[in-house]
Amino acid sequence: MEVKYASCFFCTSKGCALKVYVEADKVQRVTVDTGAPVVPGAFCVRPSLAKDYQHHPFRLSFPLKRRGPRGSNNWERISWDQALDEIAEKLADIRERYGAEALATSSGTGRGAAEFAKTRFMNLFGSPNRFGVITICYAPRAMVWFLTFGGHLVSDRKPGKTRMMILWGRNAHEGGPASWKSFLDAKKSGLRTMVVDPRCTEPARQADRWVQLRAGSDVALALGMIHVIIEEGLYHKEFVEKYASGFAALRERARAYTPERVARITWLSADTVREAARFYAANQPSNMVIGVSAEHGAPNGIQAVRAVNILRAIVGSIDVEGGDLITGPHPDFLPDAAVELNHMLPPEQRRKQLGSDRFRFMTYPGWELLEEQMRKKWGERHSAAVNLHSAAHAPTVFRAMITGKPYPVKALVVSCSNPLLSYSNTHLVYKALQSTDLLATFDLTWTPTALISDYVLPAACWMERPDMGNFASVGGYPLVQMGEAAVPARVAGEYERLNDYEFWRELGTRLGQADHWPWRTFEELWEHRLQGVMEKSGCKSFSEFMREKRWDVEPPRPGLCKEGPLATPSGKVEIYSSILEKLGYDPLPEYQEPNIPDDIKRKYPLLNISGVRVMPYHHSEFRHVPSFRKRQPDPMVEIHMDVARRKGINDGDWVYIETPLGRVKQRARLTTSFDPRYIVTQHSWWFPEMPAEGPSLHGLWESNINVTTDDDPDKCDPLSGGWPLKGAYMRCRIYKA
Ligand SMILES: Nc1nc2c(c(=O)[nH]1)N[C@H]1C(S)=C(S)[C@@H](COP(=O)(O)OP(=O)(O)OC[C@H]3O[C@@H](n4cnc5c(=O)[nH]c(N)nc54)[C@H](O)[C@@H]3O)O[C@H]1N2
Ligand SMILES: Nc1nc2c(c(=O)[nH]1)N[C@H]1C(S)=C(S)[C@@H](COP(=O)(O)OP(=O)(O)OC[C@H]3O[C@@H](n4cnc5c(=O)[nH]c(N)nc54)[C@H](O)[C@@H]3O)O[C@H]1N2
Ligand SMILES: [Mo]
Repeated sequence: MEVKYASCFFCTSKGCALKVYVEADKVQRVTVDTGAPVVPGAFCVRPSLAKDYQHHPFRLSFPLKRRGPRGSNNWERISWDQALDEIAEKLADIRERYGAEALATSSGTGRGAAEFAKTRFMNLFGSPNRFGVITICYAPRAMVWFLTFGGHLVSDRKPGKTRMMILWGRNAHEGGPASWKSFLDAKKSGLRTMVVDPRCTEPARQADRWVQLRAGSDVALALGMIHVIIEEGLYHKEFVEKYASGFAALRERARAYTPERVARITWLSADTVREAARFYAANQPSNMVIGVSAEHGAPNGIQAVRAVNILRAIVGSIDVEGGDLITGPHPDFLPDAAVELNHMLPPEQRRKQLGSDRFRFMTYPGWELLEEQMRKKWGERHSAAVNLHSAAHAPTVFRAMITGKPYPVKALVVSCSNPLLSYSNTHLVYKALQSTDLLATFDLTWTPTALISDYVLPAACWMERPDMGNFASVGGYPLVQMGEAAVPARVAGEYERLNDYEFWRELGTRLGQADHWPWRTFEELWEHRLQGVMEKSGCKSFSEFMREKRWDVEPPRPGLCKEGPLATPSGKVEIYSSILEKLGYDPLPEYQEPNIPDDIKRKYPLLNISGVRVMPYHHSEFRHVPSFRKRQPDPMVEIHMDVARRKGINDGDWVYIETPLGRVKQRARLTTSFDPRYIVTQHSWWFPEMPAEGPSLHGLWESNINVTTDDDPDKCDPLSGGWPLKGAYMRCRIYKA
């Protein structure tokens, strides 16, 4: 048996090192490459299930063209050449008639390892309308770090130095194998632990302190803690004086956030706010992991992430040994930003990006300011990747598809994402997708989105391509860790898949972009980007690098603030964000209470924490593989015992969850682990065993919570456009099905 070294892309972490045992082009077994810098945490079960996934008949194998009406599940097998020629021809025609901006793409969490290639294609095509879930996933946190610190933050665990670990809205036990290991290690070595979460999760249960805040109130809690820390003189005076800008303005802003006021907003007691602040300030430096939920609390998402990061800064947790360090890009590697060809998209096309007039933070206006400050510091090898830090606003794009306003969007290419499950307001998304003249989906498996497409195109998965994890690719952590193709992507008569790089290159080549795609294969492209790293390590080719090295790490170090300047406009840690000010937003965090009409409150008395992570699924994926499914066969809604009793709901009953947008059902799991005003639902559920033909589309409408969640731009985060998935807008009611 041959051993190949691949990087796992089964989840958004992307790039855990695995060993794939191969015989006759078939995956036999997958284990962890234990010596590598980035490996899966012990409780991640996905590698052991990889073989079942790879050989499952639900995988797409050949290009298909729709025969009957959309959703009729009637397909004709065609060649790749025919598929790409026809799609290219239609795109050229649409560009001719409506302008390049009439083409949009939908992205997920970048699991094809080639978001840069999609961006390159779109820049050359001339469309600014790449949109994706990045608006609500991780990118807001990264952007806030850039604004505030000029780089990503990573934890520096140091025995004898680090004093505490905090999980802020992060359920590492289900969603983050690496953070969970880090949390358990922290406990074992006697560090203090704190969890900020409305639910008593496994980490909350095990922590020294659980702060059970109201969902969507993180910004108020953080400002309340800042208030106490400043009033009681617990902040790091040298740090805020020498290395930060805007502390005086922060002091002024925080004055209004007394523990008593914050208690009313957060459903905590004033004493809890005070004690959390003192406990946090007394145990520095610390390591903090912030989850996605704070971002999901529109309208308070971005400002919540800002407030929590400012809190970390003023206690002296940042840029010190044992705390959280600021990182820059890898010095020898070409990050995404350097291969996206962003200068090729004309300014007048940038200005057309849908949603960029209203939500300026994560669209071109925000990205341009960010890229200016990054370029000043690092030149071409900077971290402001367009694919991660600027996207069109998905809800605005969907509305343009339906109404033709402000201009028509006629074509959508979906890759690495499953829009009918991931975005909110599924009925509207469905209508939008049905309104296009061309819908092509490039995926690993069948999905409900694929079922209503005109073309369904088979993608190579991580076992079938060379790739690299997130780290240095988007200029985050300066770590390069490569994976190689373990099995071929094309086996005559069995399957013919393209990897994501090849796909965009092939499509681009057919649209007059041939000169801009000099690297014929993914491997050649990686060789180009790795040139500096390979030279340093004396390797002449990708295969030699895979044999001899596989990774290269430039560990981040403390003391960047002192060295200065940071990659922010002022060169300091920006408590007061000059970039937000330029974009016309409040440069300091502030809490906003959403205005919910009384009749809505009466009719929909419960609050839905919509979509918490569960192992082994990744959002909508893996429901079709029995070894994954048996670990979690049904969608579950957690309901407080008191509420269930009142409504006659028993453990295991199917229950409807309803909002003005629709209803779906999930199975009740009764609990007392959160406030009775909530329910907690799972997202992105569908049932591959149900009929493929519409309207079922594999049970799309049965349990998919996003049938009930709203994406109304008026309810979105005013900075990022992130739509609410947690917090005060999430009103619903439930009843036994
Ligand atoms: N209500 C609610 N909704 C949510 C959330 C929530 O908390 N609550 N969370 C949101 C968040 S944070 C996220 S990140 C999104 C996730 O949104 P998505 O990223 O759309 O979710 P996935 O289900 O992971 O879909 C990824 C798709 O890409 C395909 N894929 C995987 N690898 C590859 C590859 O290498 N190449 C290609 N071409 N395709 C590939 C998979 O088969 C799958 O169909 O969901 C969001 N939606
Ligand atoms: N198994 C699995 N792992 C995953 C994924 C997956 O689909 N499955 N998806 C990956 C992706 S793309 C992402 S974005 C990450 C997300 O990873 P996490 O951020 O850990 O995501 P969640 O589990 O949705 O939310 C974490 C916790 O936030 C709490 N919470 C809810 N509302 C609030 C709030 O307003 N404030 C605070 N402070 N807490 C709140 C929830 O109760 C939950 O326990 O997970 C990644 N890992
Ligand atoms: Mo995410």
